[in-house]
Amino acid sequence: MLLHDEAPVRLEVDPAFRADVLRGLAAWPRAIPARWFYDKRGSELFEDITGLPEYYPTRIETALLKAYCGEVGRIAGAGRVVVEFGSGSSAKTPHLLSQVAPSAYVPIDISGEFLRESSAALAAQFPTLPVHPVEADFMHPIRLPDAVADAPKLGFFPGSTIGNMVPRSGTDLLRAMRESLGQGAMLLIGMDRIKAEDVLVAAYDDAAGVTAAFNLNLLERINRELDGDIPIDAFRHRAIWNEMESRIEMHLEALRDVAFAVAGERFAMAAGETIHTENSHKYGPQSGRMLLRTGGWTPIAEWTDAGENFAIILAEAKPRREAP
Ligand code: AVJ
Repeated sequence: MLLHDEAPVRLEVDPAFRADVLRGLAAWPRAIPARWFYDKRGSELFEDITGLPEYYPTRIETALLKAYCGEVGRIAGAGRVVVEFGSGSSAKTPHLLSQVAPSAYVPIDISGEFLRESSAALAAQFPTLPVHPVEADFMHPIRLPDAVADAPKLGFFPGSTIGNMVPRSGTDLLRAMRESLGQGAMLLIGMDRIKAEDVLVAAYDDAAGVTAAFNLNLLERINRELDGDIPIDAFRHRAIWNEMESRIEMHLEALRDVAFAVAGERFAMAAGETIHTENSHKYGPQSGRMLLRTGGWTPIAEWTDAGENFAIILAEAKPRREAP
């Protein structure tokens, strides 16, 4: 038994988390960025969400990747470095890696622990493929490892994670990716499609309450890491379709008038007020491709399921100069 393993676990306070929460609770409307869902418990709950009957995106995207990555490989050509943004558990990655004959794999994630685990699993599954994990926030341009500097890149951004961003930020991110991936790059991106409201709402408000637990875990994380005393039972999960913005919004709604403290600061909310915790934008075929073009990428192929519930789009870095 190793004694140093017995030392009490002291959670480091992430100053960016503290700043986002304090600013977000004081703002109007109240809002906390969705990236803070993903502590250990939140990441586990998200994995559970991906297996829910109502949560169609993971299932459909996985089927699309299985069916069409061979074609992606034929268009993109062998020998590219696959660079995955926000690799998480890398669950979908084998479908791509096994079909595009990559020269290396670079998973990028902010969670170092997750990154090491999933990199090791992939390295075991693809023993001859060089894996170069990068612990970084992909919202900023990233310097890729020197070992992969010269080969052409294939960016991989599945899961419709782009939907978490308002279109303006999504555009900025696509441009940053283009910068990080360099000349001649391609990008394979997943986008959730606009569809019937009841299907969308059910995907974000499942019968088993897993998404509710995922949303409410943010309050538990705040209490735990930022010395908060938020009464969790005074809040409920809400998922609503915002037609004008073409997005699902998740909120935490106060069920009664409530007062609490976080990191020594006091807040009060009236019954019915909400904290906006996530946007999940949905795109149609035109708006999705428009987003890519605005971000400096030219769509060259797109695949969807028969019901057009979800799309994977292959795009290439737009040449710097074009005819008008
Ligand atoms: C990981 C951002 C793609 O928006 O569908 C799932 C997160 N939130 N259920 C999504 C999420 C609630 C998910 N993304």
